[in-house]
Amino acid sequence: MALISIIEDFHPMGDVRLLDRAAQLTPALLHTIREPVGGFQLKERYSSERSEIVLDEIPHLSMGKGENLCLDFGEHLVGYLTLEFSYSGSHPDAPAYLKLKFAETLEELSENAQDYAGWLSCSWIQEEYVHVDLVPTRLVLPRRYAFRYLKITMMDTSPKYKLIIKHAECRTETSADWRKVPPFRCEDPVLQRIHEVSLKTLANCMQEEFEDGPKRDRRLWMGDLRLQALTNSVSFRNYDLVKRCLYLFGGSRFPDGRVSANIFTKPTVEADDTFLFDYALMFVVALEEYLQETRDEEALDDLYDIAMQQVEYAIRQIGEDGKLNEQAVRDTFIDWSDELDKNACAMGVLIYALRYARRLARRKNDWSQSNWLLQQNGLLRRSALEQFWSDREQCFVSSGQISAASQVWMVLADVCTPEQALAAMRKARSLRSEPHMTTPYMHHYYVMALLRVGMKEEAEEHLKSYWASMLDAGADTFWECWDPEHPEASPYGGSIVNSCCHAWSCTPAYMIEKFLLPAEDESLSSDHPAK
Ligand code: RAM
Repeated sequence: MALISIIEDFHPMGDVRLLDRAAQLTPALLHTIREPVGGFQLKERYSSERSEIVLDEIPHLSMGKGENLCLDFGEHLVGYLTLEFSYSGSHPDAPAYLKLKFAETLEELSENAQDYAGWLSCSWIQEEYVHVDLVPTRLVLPRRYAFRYLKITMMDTSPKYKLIIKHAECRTETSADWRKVPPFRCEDPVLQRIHEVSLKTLANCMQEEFEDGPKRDRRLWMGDLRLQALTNSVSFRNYDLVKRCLYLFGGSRFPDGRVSANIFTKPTVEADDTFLFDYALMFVVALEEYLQETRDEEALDDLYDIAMQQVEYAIRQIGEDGKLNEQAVRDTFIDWSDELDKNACAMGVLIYALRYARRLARRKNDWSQSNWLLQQNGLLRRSALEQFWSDREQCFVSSGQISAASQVWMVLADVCTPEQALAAMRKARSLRSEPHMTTPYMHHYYVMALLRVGMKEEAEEHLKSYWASMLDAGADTFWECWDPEHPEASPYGGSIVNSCCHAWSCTPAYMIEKFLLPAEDESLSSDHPAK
């Protein structure tokens, strides 16, 4: 499923006041300097076979045509690279011509970009060809990269000299302030590690906005923001950044008031011409959750009407038969899956969002709206049960298809009895056939649905096995897509453009702290200031 929307003559509506407020909330960026912790050479340019190099030797290694040197910075970084060059041999009589390839993972490092033929631009692949006219010199690359590994390939020098990489460093950038993170200690080493990597993932996506991924798309997406805000609430607690992002979504919208799926912030703030039915509804959810944390009256006053507009638009997409129209279902994301029938999911997200919309209405003392929402909630829940519940299957069936995603969203929407919800999640757990869940975004909601029906052990087991399988596969930040049975899978037609530090995969820290930590263990919870 290629997610490309092009609307000719698209002119988003801009609200200068909201955008000014968003601008005032732009965070300061924090920096550190990081140097490589190891190095190696790939035996062939695109092979994964490698020979290690002792770090101290790197400043003495002279590189001739065709040779490569890979630097390992030891952890996933987001920032700007500086390289210092010198040479051996005669005075350089020709520019040094280099290829620099930045990679988040080892797999990415040894992939050949020429093999990529997917539908996303190959310009996301982080590689550059650079001419260095004068050696010795210091080269500061202007572009920000997301990487752990850097491969430097000597495309050419000249027979008279060889190039030496004397020094390399990365000036990292983030708006996440680690000093704000409450200490977290858990007896289970796997959960502890998952928690750490979740926060690292979030931190590296926290820039002037909550980005979806610092490698790609490097921008604010609504579905991602909602999940980032949850993890932020148990860690960096940068509520101003959440507020800024909500104001950005509110400040630039579709001409008819709908919240866009994502926002460009540079050179000026502009809503993308992509609308996702479920993402627009997540604006309502994220606003209510932000207010739960902050009780920010200003944000409630400024964004309430916009939130209600999203719900009202969504409800208008329900026909007289009580079903969502085809366009709304086509506009629904849920997960990267072409096979998934999204009818039940889309309806589920709408009913789920109504719950949050009602809380907003109550906050605002808007009782007539609250009553109307309650009434809509009742109508839609009944309609969803009629449309999707199957007594025979004891689960939800969406256009003849039984998927985990349909069970999850119907359960999260609270459309059925606790017994039915339990049966639905048991069914979800037993499913082996397509459509599989493909992203941590979907897996997050799966774990939340297990928790909602009281399957806490199963929720923990799933969280551990899914996210730890990424760790086992070499993750030091969590990935955008991951199906352990199909590690190569990419929704874009090539894993080289996959993002391996992706916002929507950062929620285990939130789920662990909020729902999985054994409450009875006093020693653990008492030294936790967040409790
Ligand atoms: C991807 C983005 C983002 C997601 C959308 C639907 O391209 O990386 O994370 O929200 O798709």
